[in-house]
Amino acid sequence: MYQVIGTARSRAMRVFWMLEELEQDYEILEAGPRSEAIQKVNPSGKVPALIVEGKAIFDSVAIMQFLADRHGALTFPCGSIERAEQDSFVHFANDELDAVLWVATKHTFKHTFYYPEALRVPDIRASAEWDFARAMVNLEARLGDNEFVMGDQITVPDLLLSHCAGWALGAKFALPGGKVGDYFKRLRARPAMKRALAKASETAAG
Ligand SMILES: N[C@@H](CCC(=O)N[C@@H](CS)C(=O)NCC(=O)O)C(=O)O
Repeated sequence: MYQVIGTARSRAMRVFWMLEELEQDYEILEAGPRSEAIQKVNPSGKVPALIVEGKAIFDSVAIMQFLADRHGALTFPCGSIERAEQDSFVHFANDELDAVLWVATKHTFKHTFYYPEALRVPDIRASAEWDFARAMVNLEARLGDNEFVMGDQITVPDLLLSHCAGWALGAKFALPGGKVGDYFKRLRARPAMKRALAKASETAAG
């Protein structure tokens, strides 16, 4: 059985969701960023980590793609043109959404692992919102009338993009309506997403 270190309020949620989509058994080891449990396996102290066959794999997207490849679902095969297009959406999500939200979060919210007061520049928020809005326009152009970014097949970047959309909402970034707004709603309403949330909150409640 897979074990995942992390919490629903972190990027571990993407991994829980992926495991639910793949209908795999997994255990959540509820531990936050920089906790003792994560530091034992990941020197950076960042969650999530996947424990599999005695190894710890870090980085949510590496984990999601590993699981998709291993179980032959939510991905196109390595070396195909479609896989290159799929990976391009993954990089788009990481560069244009995750990175922007992460920097804005660390500058504008208070947490032990965000920037200390002296380094915080809350004014960067406006440029982050501008970048995010531009990414939404690009996503609309690339998504077109498709159900998922890769057409009619759900793949890793769909989970990643819509996880970032939930994060954006929580961080009070404006989300678009229209086709992109509907796309996010469709993804976030998936039964696997709901099961992942339910399992994470049951684990957190002990
Ligand atoms: N690229 C990594 C980023 C992981 C990451 O930054 N996780 C946050 C929580 S969502 C964390 O643990 N931060 C602790 C820190 O920055 O020290 C991934 O996708 O897993």
